[in-house]
Amino acid sequence: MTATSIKSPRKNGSSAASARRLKSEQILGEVQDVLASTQVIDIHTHLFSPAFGKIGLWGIDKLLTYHYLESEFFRSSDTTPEEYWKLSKTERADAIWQALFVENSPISESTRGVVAVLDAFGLPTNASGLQEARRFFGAQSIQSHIRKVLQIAGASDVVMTNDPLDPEERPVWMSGGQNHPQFHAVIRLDRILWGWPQHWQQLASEGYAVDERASGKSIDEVRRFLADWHKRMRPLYMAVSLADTFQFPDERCITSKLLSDAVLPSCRELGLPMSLMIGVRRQVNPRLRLAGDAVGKADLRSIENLCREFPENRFLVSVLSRENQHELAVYARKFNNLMPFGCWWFLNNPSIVEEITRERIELLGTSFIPQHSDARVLEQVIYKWHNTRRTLAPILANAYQLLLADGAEITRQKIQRDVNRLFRTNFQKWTGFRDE
Ligand code: RAT
Ligand code: ZN
Repeated sequence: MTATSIKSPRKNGSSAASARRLKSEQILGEVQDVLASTQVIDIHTHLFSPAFGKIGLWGIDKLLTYHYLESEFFRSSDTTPEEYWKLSKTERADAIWQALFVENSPISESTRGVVAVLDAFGLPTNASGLQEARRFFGAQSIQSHIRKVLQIAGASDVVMTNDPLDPEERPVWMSGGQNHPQFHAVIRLDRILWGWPQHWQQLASEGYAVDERASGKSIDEVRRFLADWHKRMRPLYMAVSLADTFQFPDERCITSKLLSDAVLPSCRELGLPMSLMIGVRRQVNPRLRLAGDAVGKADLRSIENLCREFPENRFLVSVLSRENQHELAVYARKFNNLMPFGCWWFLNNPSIVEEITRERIELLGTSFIPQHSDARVLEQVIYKWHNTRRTLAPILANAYQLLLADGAEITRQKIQRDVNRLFRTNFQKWTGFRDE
């Protein structure tokens, strides 16, 4: 298959046919068609627009050295992490290709993803080496490649993760930022919210009167910092990833204080939701670097307390542990300022996505955001969104079939309305983000 022959999501059609009552056996096909033709807003990625230059990752070597694949590599190779980190990027990609794609069948979710990307561009999926793929990606120009990739993925917009304290991103924001129409910013606050002891001095050196204990004027000054970065980035929301041990409220903890006294008031003032991604156990194996994080079950009373104490704030929440998913959906029934989103990281496997999505539909109807890609390398959006559509289709179809059996009328129009909500308007309503 070549790039141009790929079936990418089409524009929606509307006709009398969409109002026609569907029979049970027509439902799956209609659902598949609606999912394929509806452009998604990818609400959380680690992608960057071309303005950010080299920190925007794309191409075969970056795809193969994705940290999800690196952790799989060490299970199928005798190379130690220390030996691996000494290799160049190209050598690492070659080693991963050899171990996971040549010597073994790439049947895990992340390895299958690379196969799907190669196939999407008509590149060999079972070659012994990467020469042809490297030639192909090397010949692309980034602007048109982005357009092509997003079109194949059926994604109209991607939301970035932008850390105002990141030395690589900063210069771009300080010299005018970015204005790519399909890329949108998010203020990521990990360094401030849980990395305060290591990072408060950076704020201080930029002229914000903060101190190590976040006392005195610090809270007002963090708010001034956020307002300044809001002007620079025009973000759609603020975000943080939190450990499984996160508690709220927690008198002894600076994270809790900064969140309630600085970040949430700023979110209210600026009209932004706050995204909380909870459940990471950082660096359980530091030898693996970025691949060394794991998962832990969190105490979701923190969410209950936040949603109840701050009814004027809107929260986007994703939890990493499978064991927390049901509770999260139940809390969303209790608090309409809570929007569950995504099947994140170790959850982004068809079996788990299926379970979580069914649970959410049964408890929340269409009032949730089923998925985000979390892509770190541009072309990953192709397989991640393809897989999401493929997993969602039978789940949604099954929900309509049950509804039909219970006596309702199912039409394409209704399916389209629901998919719009799941793929776009739940997020748009939460963030105020409008189609151009
Ligand atoms: O999924 C990932 O790539 C993780 O490494 C994390 O970056 C996570 O998505 C996050 O946003 O913290
Ligand atoms: Zn992420």
